[in-house]
Amino acid sequence: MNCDQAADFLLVHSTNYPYEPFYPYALVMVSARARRAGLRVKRLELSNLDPAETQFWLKRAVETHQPRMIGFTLRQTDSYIFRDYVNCEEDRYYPVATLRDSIRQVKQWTDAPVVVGGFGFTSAGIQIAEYLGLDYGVKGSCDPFIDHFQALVDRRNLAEVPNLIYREDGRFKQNRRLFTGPFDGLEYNDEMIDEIIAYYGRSITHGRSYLDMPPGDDVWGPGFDLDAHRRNVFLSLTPTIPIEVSRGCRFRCYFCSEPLVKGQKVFTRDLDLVEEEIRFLLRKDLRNFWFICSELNAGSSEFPLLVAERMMKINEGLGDRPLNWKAYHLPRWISRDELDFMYRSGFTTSWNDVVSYDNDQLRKGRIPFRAKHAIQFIKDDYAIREKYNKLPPLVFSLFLGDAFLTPYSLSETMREYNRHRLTETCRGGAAICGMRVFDYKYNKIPEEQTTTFTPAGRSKDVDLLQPSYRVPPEVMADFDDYDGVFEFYDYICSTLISINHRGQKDWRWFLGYHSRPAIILHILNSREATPLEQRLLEGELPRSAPAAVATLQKLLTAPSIEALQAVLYPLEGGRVLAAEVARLLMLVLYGRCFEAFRPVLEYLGVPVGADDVVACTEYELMGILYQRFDHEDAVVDQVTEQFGLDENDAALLLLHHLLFQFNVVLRPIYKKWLYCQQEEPVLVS
Ligand code: B12
Repeated sequence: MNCDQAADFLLVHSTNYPYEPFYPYALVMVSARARRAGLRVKRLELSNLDPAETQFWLKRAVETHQPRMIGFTLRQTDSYIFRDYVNCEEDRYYPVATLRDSIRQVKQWTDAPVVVGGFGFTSAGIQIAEYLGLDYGVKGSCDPFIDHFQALVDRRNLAEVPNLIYREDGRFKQNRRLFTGPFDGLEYNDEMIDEIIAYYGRSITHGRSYLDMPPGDDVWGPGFDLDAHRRNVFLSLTPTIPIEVSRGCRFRCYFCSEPLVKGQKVFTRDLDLVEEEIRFLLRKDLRNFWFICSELNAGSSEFPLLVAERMMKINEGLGDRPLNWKAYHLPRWISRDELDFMYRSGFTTSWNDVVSYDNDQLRKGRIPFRAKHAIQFIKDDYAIREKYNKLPPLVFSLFLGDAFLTPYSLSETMREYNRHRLTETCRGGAAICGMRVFDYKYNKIPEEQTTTFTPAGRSKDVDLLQPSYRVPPEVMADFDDYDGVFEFYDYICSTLISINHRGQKDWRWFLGYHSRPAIILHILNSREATPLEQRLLEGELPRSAPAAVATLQKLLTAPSIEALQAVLYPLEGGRVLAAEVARLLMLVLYGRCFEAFRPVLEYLGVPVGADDVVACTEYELMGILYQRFDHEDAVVDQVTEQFGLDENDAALLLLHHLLFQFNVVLRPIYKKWLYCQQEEPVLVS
């Protein structure tokens, strides 16, 4: 064995998340502590390798380094994305099962003790240790483990090591927990950075991978390939370099395991040290950082502002190549001016994920903010991101798997979201569809309401070690199955918490389905052009592609069945242009036919604003229609009967246009969950 290859401790990560394979910070943190203890450490990152490859590299590392101890980090027990486990058949993410395979392989080649640590491990230590057949497990901080490394190699004084899980008389025992603060030294060194750059590859590390991303608005819509998007997003975004700035969380949100894993005492890291670490990384041309903490603003804006001040000072010396930084934070305690200051220091908001805008639901979940805080934060963040308009709005995500979700609380969230016009403040909606259950008592839910997924598929026996989720039982009862639930949640995401549905309209399909060339020709020949049309043809209207405007111009100058057929039923290559011409043609038809439609809108009680545009949001329009209808077809039937309309009538085309443009879907069950006026006693066992 080549001595300089010898290692005391081989650290391995074999369970990275395939869609966003960040280099695991744990390998940096544990290595730094081991280095300080004088241990020779080697690391192995085995992401996105198939089992045969993993085996080859593991065997090679064990034979090359002959480690006295082998450690695995288990960052998470699953993806926390419920739909991943319900829908996609192939390559579901089962890190705990994958880790068992890696450990069984390693044990064939060495008798060195195997230890596992990490956030994922700590959230169910003893159970995972039994499942993996470990020698040692470490819950939380690795400091005591490193301090007692030699004794652990020699398998002695095991009961004295805090945070240790070990086997005695065939049973796993867990020692007392010791919560420690962030490392009081530098974690990154040349060797570590060379490994991280080698892991990502220089082009990605330094963010010049220029991978083509799906263009603008067609993300988050129906048929959108989330996996490809996730992989693309990850590969096209410069990876962030994690630096711990604080540890621990004083809050007790019922669904979160951070206080259990990191402790409730908040330790902040010496910012002189953080600055020194950053200056070292900047010399390596790394300038995108993720500041690791549970919540940066644990009760005030004091610490976030101290960090921002420090980053501002560093950026003053970086000219046009400033650093930027992210961190998890709560939507509270940071004023708009303070947030502005943070953005000027290189900060960008990392996440806009809220449980609810119903205070009762928030209170029951022990969530440390109320609707007014979260609403003000999203407005402030949007305003500041718009100010620094190089930052697109965030995606707004809603925790619809919350155990305290009720028809009233969801309706209240929708009402508040609509009242504050928040759909315009985000570039997409995302729903966290199920709650990851990791401890019944802590999560306040009965076992039978949990579904476990294993590599062999959905399991009838619940095993919280494996991805185990719960959808509120009343939601499951009302929507029959997961597909019904996801369809409803997708509707909320595309139409009620974002306006993404608008960008996904196929107006060529709409006109082809709800009209015919002859009907449109009759409208164009029998109704006057409108001022809107003029502005459209002069290219004044936003997002009107010149080629489409030119085609429309020719069509309006000499309308004919053939010209309209070319728009509604285009030949293969012409679909994109035809779709755009159809969108503009629909605007023309809307302008020319509006007066015929106005009485229908009055009859339905739909408000009209300037330019004869319907003056309400998707949520408000459906609220109006739900007063008389429980299905969109019933609206068409009643209006057709009331006004004696037939397919040739412009008013009928515009009614279909209204329902299509606002993506109106009326269902009694949707009404129950989106327009519930008062809290009903809901059995939450
Ligand atoms: C920042 C963060 C992110 C960032 C990471 C940015 C980056 N460049 O690293 C982003 C947003 C990208 C992210 C993504 C994800 N994240 Co995240 N993330 C976090 C957060 C807040 C910090 C992560 C971190 O680096 N912590 C520091 C690490 C290293 O801490 P640690 O594992 O506890 O390690 C300590 C000890 O356990 C010990 N130790 C660790 N390993 C080992 C090994 C041995 C042998 C020993 C002895 C000791 C030891 O030493 C360390 C220091 O004491 C954590 C919560 C938290 N407070 O830790 C959530 C968290 C880990 N993430 C989580 C999840 C689910 C994910 C995603 C799967 C979400 C998704 N579907 O996209 C992805 C997965 C990404 C991946 N590649 O794995 C969950 C995991 C929950 C669980 N129980 O499984 C957490 C806990 C959040 C939460 N509360 O739910 N994440």
